[in-house]
Amino acid sequence: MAEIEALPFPFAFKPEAMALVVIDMQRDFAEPGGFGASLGNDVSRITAIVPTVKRLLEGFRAAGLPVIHTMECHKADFSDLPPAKRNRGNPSIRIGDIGPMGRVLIVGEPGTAILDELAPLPGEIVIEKPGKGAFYATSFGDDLKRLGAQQLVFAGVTTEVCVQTTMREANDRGYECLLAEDATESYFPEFKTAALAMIRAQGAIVGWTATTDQVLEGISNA
Ligand code: TIU
Repeated sequence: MAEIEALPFPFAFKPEAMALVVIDMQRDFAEPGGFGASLGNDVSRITAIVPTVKRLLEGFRAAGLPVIHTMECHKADFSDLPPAKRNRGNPSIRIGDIGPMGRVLIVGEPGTAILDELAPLPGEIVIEKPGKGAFYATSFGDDLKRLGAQQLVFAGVTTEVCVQTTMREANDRGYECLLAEDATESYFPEFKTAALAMIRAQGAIVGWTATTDQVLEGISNA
């Protein structure tokens, strides 16, 4: 069995069971004028991880391992957007409002798109998700079964919201999950630190953490 050096202990894996899940690397979370900024956040923290996420993506692609991208977004008619979500947090522009990059977090709008540098390649699965977790109201679970993926490496944003929610959902469904700690980011550094600690505490209660270099080294040695 191949291994990735990880915390709280090495992550043993079978290459044929592995997939990379890149969560919500969208303009709306990374660029001024988007949803993240509308909530009062400094989005420059998100932009800083783009080269690292790209390296991880390219490593999985080079190894011939599957990559899945997710996008947090809603239908233009709000049929999948609960008012409780739209109204939450008193943002300067709400989901669905027209902002500098089009309608915020609405399918097909410029700001909803995945960042150019990390754009999905033809054939890679893209999950449009209305929730913070990727399993709710999507084909994600069926797609993973079809791929035969049982061990998931996670990257993307934000660590304690959509990434951690999806990891917990996956962990409950029997997947083994590893978070690439330098390929994920939060608007709140202390939340990122706490999320990483929570995930790997109690003997990997939610999963493992490792650096992108450790993940790539494990994959290339397999
Ligand atoms: N606000 C925040 O931290 N995150 C989100 O709203 N969505 C994701 O994490 N993708």
